[in-house]
Amino acid sequence: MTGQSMRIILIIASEFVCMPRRSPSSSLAFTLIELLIVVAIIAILAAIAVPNFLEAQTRSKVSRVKADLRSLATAMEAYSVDFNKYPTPSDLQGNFMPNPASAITVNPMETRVPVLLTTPIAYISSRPEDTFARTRPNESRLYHTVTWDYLQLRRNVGATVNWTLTWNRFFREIVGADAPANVQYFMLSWGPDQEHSAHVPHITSSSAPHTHGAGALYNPTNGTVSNGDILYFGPGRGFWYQD
Ligand SMILES: [Ca+2]
Repeated sequence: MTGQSMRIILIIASEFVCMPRRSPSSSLAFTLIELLIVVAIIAILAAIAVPNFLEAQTRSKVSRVKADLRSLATAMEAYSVDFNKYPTPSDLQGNFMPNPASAITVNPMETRVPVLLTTPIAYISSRPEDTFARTRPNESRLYHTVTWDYLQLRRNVGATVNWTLTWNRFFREIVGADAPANVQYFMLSWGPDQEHSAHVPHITSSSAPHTHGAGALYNPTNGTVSNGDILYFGPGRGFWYQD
């Protein structure tokens, strides 16, 4: 620091220290410089606090999604104990599909949390909604739920698509590995980017697989708001690579 700039700083500092006492009549007023300093301090604090606040908000939403999916998984397991199978997922609107085999307009990878978890027996008090889901016409905000049972049911009544392949393909495309033998269902949140990152797999063996690999799974180390969906794999697998 040059001697001259040091001298200027000392002069400014002494101006503040030796600031003349104001008369009683003006003691309640702020000077312009005082106001500017206060405004600048508030602006600096806001610039620091706002991004932190938004990030904390996203982190808390991710925690909520994970808590929701764990609660739903508990309800799925309770149902399977009673009925020895997992409940049939709901359609896009979240309604019961009385005859899922005939409901071929519902893509088996686009089905929602089963209404059978709340009615007629309440395995969970209500079905939570995905806080990251975007509101779209004729689509509920319930978490995506896909069960192996449902895919098999469709297959057994003559669906032409080889869903066994697709189940494995899904896992290879989403998590970069074959479906573990014990995984019977998964539930999915859109994740903080509010976009579908896990693509619906191609449904025929001749189509080239997608190449998402593990990139379709949300990972906060890529940024609190980043691509990827939050997937719970059941029974027991949890969030797999996301825990
Ligand atoms: Ca996503």
